[in-house]
Amino acid sequence: EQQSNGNGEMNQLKIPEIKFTKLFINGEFVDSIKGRNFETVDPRTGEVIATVAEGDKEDVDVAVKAARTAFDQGPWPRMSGFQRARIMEKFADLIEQNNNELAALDCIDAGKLFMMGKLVDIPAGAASLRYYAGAADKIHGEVLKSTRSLHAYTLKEPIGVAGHIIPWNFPTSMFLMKVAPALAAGCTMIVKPAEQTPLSALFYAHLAKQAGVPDGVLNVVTGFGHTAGAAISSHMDIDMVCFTGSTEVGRLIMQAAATSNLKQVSLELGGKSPLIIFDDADLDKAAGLALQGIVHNKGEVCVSSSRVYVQEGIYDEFEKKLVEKAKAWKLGDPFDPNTRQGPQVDKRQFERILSYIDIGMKEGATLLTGGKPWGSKGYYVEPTVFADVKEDMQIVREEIFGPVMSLMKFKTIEEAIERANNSKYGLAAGIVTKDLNVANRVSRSIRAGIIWINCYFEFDLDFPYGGYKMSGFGRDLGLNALHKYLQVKTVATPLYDSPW
Ligand code: TXE
Repeated sequence: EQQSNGNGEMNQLKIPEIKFTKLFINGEFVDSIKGRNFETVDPRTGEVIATVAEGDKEDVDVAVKAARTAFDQGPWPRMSGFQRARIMEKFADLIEQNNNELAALDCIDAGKLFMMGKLVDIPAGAASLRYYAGAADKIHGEVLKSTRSLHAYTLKEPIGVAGHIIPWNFPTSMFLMKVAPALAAGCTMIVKPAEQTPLSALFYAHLAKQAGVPDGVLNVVTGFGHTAGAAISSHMDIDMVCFTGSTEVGRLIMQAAATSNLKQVSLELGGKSPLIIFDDADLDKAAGLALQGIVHNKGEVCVSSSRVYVQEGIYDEFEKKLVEKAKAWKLGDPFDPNTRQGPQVDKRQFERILSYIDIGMKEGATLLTGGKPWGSKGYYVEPTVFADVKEDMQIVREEIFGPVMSLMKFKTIEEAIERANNSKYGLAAGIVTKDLNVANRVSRSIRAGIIWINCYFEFDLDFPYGGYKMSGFGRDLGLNALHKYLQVKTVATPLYDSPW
């Protein structure tokens, strides 16, 4: 199966055996109640990798009962934060020990680069457990200053049963980004991974059990959005739903939360993020950054820099450099360490991207490079750059979620700010300039949740991450995410005969 490329580790690497394909409920792997299954496909070839249990509403009900019991009666929310932290640390150790296998699972399930998983996603996922473990024993309220003779304080309590609905573009990061802070807070939970990428989530469930996470605390129900996903967002006994995915589905989730039990909602949705490159930029570096911004993870990134604005003084030279770099970008098998870009996640996404490329041409944009599928099998799309793009074109307004960039020219800083903000989305933005005043002014003028100055995609555990406008609300990562899973309770009692 593997190509040989002279790399020792590569030659030994085998497609992992798929060990876990059932729902994980109350600490056990179980079939779905209806006994249905669905197939998950390898986007490198279009072939079926495994058949996975298809959970539906009744499976969600069982999982929620387990999570509710674990919350109401189990040890997890009651043990000390320090004890929870020790189990989370063990979970992180096990993830690190199984790094290769986990990276390989995400590689065949999502078409992600194996080396990226091994060096970045999996270690960062383990690190996020350690980060929140470090906070688990530091959750406390405050003593309040009352205007009357009252002694009052706040308690920070876990919110209860959390529902996590996650997408397919970062199966590991999304899973742990949601699960780690919820575990630290003392919540119990049910996770529904995307139907395209169920495999690593089930492996994580197994590792959590091995680490000592008590039964019922972490349940994984694999299945589809309109069935299992909808059952979570409309469930009467789930206290909060945290979702990452499309803006359309985010809207449905909020509606379902509103019409069921008014559960809390946190949404991390689509984006159409601008990257603004000023005349004083280092051309070569800026072109590299812009290309990375759209081809990283094959453009299946909610913060992709899909709108690139370049100041007119350097535009022509920038365009030339960018196209050169895009043409040299190496597509191929994501297991090969020399590959920079693997296949799109599935046939649907592949076709959706190609149809947007078609739309771009029909709208009259100029295709500078790419625009076609790559290779003879699998769902690969060439890095694609459109120029002569107008602000009202569909390719500039809508999230494509693939390696397709709209390249545009601007004159003044005011124009750049206005055009960057001219989007229903507000997830991220990038600025390339040597001028500190320009960087400061633009970063404060753009309505987006994360701004990168002279860099792009720089994430860290302590950096809160989430959107403005229709990119959603609520933050993942950082201590903000921990507090999302906590309720504030005020406790007051009269003070008698006290001088203060
Ligand atoms: O996302 P969905 P899709 C964007 C991106 C992409 C587009 C479509 O533009 O091209 O969305 O991708 C579950 N109730 N992003 O259709 O459907 C679903 O099973 C409850 C951006 O794959 O939003 C999966 O687990 N849940 C994004 C999850 O929602 C439902 C990442 C995400 O799938 C549901 C992914 C329902 N009615 C796509 N319908 C980002 N922000 O990173 C679906 N789901």
